[in-house]
Amino acid sequence: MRTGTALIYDEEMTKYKLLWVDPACKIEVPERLTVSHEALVRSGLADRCVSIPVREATEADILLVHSEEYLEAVKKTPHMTLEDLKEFTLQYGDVYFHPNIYRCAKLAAGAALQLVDSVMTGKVRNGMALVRPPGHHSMRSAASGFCVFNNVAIAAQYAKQKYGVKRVLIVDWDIHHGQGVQYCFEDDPSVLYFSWHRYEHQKFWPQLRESDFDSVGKEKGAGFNINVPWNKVGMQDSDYVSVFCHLLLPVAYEFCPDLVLVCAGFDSAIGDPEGEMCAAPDVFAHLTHLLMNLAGGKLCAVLEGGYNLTSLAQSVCQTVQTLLGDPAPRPADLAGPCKSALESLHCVRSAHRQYWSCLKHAADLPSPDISTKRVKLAEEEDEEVTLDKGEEEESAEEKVWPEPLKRVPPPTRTAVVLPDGVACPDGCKNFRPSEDLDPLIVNKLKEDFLKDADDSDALSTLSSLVALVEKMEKNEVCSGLALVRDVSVAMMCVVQHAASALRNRVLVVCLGDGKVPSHVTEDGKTCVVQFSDKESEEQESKYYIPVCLKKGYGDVSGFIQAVLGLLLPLGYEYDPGLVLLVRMSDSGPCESAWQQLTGLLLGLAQGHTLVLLQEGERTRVGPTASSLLGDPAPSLGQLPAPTPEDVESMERLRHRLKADWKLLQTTGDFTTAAADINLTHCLTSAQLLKLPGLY
Ligand code: X5A
Ligand code: ZN
Repeated sequence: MRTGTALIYDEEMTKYKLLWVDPACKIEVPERLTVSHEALVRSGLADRCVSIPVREATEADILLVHSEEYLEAVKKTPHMTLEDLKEFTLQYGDVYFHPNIYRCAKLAAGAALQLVDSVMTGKVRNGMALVRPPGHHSMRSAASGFCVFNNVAIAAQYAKQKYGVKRVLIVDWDIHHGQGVQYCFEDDPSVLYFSWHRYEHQKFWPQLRESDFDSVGKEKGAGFNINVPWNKVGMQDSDYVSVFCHLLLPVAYEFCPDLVLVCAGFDSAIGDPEGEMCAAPDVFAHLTHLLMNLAGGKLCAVLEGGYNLTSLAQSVCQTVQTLLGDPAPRPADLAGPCKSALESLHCVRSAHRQYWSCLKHAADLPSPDISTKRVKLAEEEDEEVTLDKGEEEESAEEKVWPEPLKRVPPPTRTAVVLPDGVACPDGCKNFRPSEDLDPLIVNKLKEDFLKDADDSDALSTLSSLVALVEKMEKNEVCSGLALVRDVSVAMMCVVQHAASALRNRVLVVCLGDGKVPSHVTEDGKTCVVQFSDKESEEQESKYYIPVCLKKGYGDVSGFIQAVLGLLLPLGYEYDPGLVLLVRMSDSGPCESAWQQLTGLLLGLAQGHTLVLLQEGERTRVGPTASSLLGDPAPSLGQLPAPTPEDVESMERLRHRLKADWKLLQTTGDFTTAAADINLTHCLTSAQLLKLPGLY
């Protein structure tokens, strides 16, 4: 089993800087690297990583992406005078050269390659490279935006060439568009490039028409370039999580990469002078976590931008701590995406629906050529209204935000409650309640849940479960797993105890069509999501959500789509303190889909997940424990289209719930009258009949 997290850093990469006055470049300073590294050392995270030395990328490596002419030109820069360097710099946009930058650029690209080598050979599971100069703007024959060589693009080509990797996913969460990466792989279907970026209808650097949502890739690569333009500043955690759940993850799972590379720029975090976004540094724990079950966990993060030194260092720590496997913090209050983000999401999903079966059902745009222009007009109308109200644009005043809470993993990662004769899986702790339960609770358990008051085995199991849940609430245990005689009774017991005695909300995820505790959901302290192949007979409510998959779990595509597009956003918005994952006997998906579900749910409730399995399902104990311990789930393979019935019932559910759960929204309302008329025309009459109240 591959384990461990690589950290690649070398002080040499701090040894170049801007030597003249250039307001556009003054934020790219050596301290970016030193503060990030020092924060990792101070927090003890660096010590927990496997330190891997950098190397210089060879000329052959660099030529995987760049032209010989360009390489030859950059090669001359160490010998140039200051005047020559300034002159050389002028031919490119927003970048500077220094006598030592060529050396550093070789180390930065080489660091990315060392990281790919460490991950691909199994020396580590994942890792991060802290590098300068960044890479994602640099093009085949041009430097740009502080970037000299395209570190991540080189790494992707290298992985394909050296390791025969068939599909690479590049996630670019930097706040600028990595146009260099886009150009490099535009016609290449083996590299899926995803980028979100501040765009403001092409007003923001690099101000390219081709950064908009309708640049989807070319020729064979059509569909493999995904641009999410942010047309407003101030995007928050909700906007980022929403785009992951409703766009990136469904497509990524369908694509099924063998390797994930992250253009890990942190100028998308709060406080950054370039991005001007409002996402907390903690959000990177979630973005990282959500990618860690792809490609069997093979994830390489390479630093790009990030110019607020405080926010940068915090964000780097969140990312590395998550790569190390510590549970993610509770997500901030995710109240759903803002209007502008929703419009962007809608546009991208619509532009890609012809390429990805997971997006086939995405709503069309009001008019096919909507576009940026149309949206922009609507937006300007909005702005006039706000200006009339006399609201001033926010001043460039420094943002302040709370320091992320220290993430302290509980002393016990996974505790198990197993019947005699079932071995405790490696790495788990056999759970024995340390003290006797309050006799009042014991009596209540007997009364409510035991038919035979003398059934001491059953009583001891239920008591253990209650004690375990209390330990999880106290953060002494992270996750739990129990093999019980009757999952329904155990579920009721935990839910009732949690609702009456614990402070926390409980998200119950139930696989199978057994009876669920829907009556306890009314006050919102419990939220139940039930996957089943039968239509539910329970009263539907905000807190009882039946997901009906007609083909049962035979259709992995439908199941995983429901997990990504319904369960996760709902879970993130609900923000439980405990996830109770219940698998009824003889139901549930194949092992890899089950492990994906378990792994993804660990992003909620600080990893506090308790899994209940029916006693007969002993063979599931090992794989389930492994997921709870943080091992990456196996890939699901390239996914076929989900069945139309499943898609339709999921969409109906989404439309019922989206008023209550804002994170389930996927469509913008383009409010102008003209747009409304066009919008209805874009739906077939069949779609309108099946989706009552959709628009
Ligand atoms: C890597 C990166 C930003 C360039 C901004 C130029 N570059 N205005 O974040
Ligand atoms: Zn950037």
